[in-house]
Amino acid sequence: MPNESGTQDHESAEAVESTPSTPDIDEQPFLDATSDAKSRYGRFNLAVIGGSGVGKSSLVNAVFGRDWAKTGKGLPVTRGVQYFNDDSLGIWDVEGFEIGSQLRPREQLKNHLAAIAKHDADRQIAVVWYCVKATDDRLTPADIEMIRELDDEGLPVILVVTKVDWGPRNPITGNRSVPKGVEEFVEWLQNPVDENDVALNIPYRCVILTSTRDRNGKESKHGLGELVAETLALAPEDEKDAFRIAQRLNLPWKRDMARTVVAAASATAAGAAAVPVPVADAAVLAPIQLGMMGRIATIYDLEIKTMLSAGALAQVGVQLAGRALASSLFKLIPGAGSVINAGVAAALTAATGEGWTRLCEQVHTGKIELDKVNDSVGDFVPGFLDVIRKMAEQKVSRS
Ligand SMILES: Nc1nc2c(ncn2[C@@H]2O[C@H](COP(=O)(O)OP(=O)(O)OP(=O)(O)O)[C@@H](O)[C@H]2O)c(=O)[nH]1
Ligand SMILES: [Mg+2]
Repeated sequence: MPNESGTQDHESAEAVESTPSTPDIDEQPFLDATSDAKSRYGRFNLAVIGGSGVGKSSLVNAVFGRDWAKTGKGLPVTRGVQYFNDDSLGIWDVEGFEIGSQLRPREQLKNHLAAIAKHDADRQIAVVWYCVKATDDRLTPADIEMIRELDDEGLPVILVVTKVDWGPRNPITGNRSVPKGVEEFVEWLQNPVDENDVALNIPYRCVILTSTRDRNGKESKHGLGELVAETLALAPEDEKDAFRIAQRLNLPWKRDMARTVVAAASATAAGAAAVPVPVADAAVLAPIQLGMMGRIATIYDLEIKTMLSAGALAQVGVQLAGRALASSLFKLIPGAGSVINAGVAAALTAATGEGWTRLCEQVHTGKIELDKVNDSVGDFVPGFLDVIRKMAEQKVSRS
């Protein structure tokens, strides 16, 4: 193959021919980064407490997109308490109190909490959603006792009013009204008093009105954004990221986390190329980028192994390393140079990270199905060549 100077370039010709079949990219950094990210971000544990049928499972499903309750395969802890979990989320599903039991509700709950406390540290409750139906008109003495017990145990309680039947939107304010009865209940909750009008101190941190469906059973979600915002605010610092990962309603939180990962990886890549790397050795950047991609996948609660086939992974690797293009690079792009310097390494890593974040988001939101990811990678993760070309163009236009 003649190059620009008209001489033969055996080495490059060889590289071009051999690369597609020998992508010597190790997927291990990818897998390591995923498990590292999982253990770093940890798990967020939520207790959802409320009577049978108040809508606990529907709420969990709407916020976290996990349909565990329907499959019913939780770990039965004690009667009325089940634990469901995956990597980022643990749910303690606590079914109010057992009517007709010898024990007072507060004692029952104390026993439940004692049983939970015996579990490992990564299962301990961070926040409680105490759920009551919108059609109730007061909290019962049992509810009040239980909320006090939770507070005594140092657990932050969000009082969640479920199944709120929202009225039509007000054309001026844009707000939806709640039925009169619910309004009175909420007023009482803001300022609870007993039957003698004496103020009651009930230690929930806030009241949130929610619904997951309308009265006809059609999906209709309300109040959930507020619920996740309050839950995040009450989560301990070291479980906030796990909660951001576990929830499925707030995408900007995930995007911000991904951006942090991309920035860190770009800086690492720049460091790796501080002494410029020959293009043919661009594989040194691959572990950095694969690691970054593994972490981002974790943020979107995705499993890299289920996202990409081995073949597609290898292809991404080739793309990242730029091996396939290395030899032809300088011929195609005047001024690109034969080395990757810190700027190119950082730009390449940032572009890869941004593309991969967008792809993960599409999969996370169901816009791209898992079995189509292999075909879509190329559209999202920019080719090595594209990035170099863009940089070369910028260089040319600046000079
Ligand atoms: N109208 C209305 N119905 C709801 C809402 N949320 C849940 N439901 C319905 O209420 C019923 C109970 O909901 P679940 O989410 O299973 O309640 P749960 O508290 O988990 O019930 P148990 O696990 O049996 O204690 C289901 O038929 C839901 O479809 C809502 O916001 N509005
Ligand atoms: Mg349930």
